[in-house]
Amino acid sequence: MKLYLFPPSGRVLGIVALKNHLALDCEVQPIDLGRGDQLSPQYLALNPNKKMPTLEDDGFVLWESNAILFYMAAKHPEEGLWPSDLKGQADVLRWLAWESAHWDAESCGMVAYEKSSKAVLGPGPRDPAFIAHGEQNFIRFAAVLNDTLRGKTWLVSERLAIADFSVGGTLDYPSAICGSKLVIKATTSLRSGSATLNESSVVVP
Ligand SMILES: N[C@@H](CCC(=O)N[C@@H](CS)C(=O)NCC(=O)O)C(=O)O
Repeated sequence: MKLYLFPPSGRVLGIVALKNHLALDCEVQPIDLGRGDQLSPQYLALNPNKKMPTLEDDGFVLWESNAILFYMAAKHPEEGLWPSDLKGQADVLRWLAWESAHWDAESCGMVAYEKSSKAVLGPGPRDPAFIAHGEQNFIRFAAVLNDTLRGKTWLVSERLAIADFSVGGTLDYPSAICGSKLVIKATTSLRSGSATLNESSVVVP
């Protein structure tokens, strides 16, 4: 198995944490977005979106970080990170979709793109209106995360699942990107190889 990653990205944190948690034998190929590695013909043949992450496994190529989390977890059903029951699966899928559609695209990732990715990728100056919109969305969606995690350790039921790696991986975004203006506090231990989401709280100015 091989992963193509740009390590500074929050998306990468969840994937690397899962790789470590499952002790996967996996080669990591850095994709330097600032240098334009994502635009090389070899990489475009794998991921025509010109984005990372990408996974390659025995000729099978997969992009989209949440699909990659699913693939790695489902290859190791004994770890139980992808539930076996219908309702558990639907609940995990709910959080993967939420992370992708709202947490990433509409709030954290949107602000991160304006405040930091643009400087790396170079498509022009920050758009303050976009940042303001992303911060408004952040308040809305972080409240959902808060309410879900109140008194709980994991997002789904009472056990670790790939939903925790997906959402937990991007929890560093708000404090890093939004600075003192919007701060989310959550107990995460992703770097040590396992995810813990606990007592999340959002501080809004
Ligand atoms: N929905 C995709 C988003 C991937 C994405 O936006 N990756 C960014 C870095 S965090 C990227 O590669 N950007 C390069 C570019 O847009 O040129 C996923 O979850 O994998």
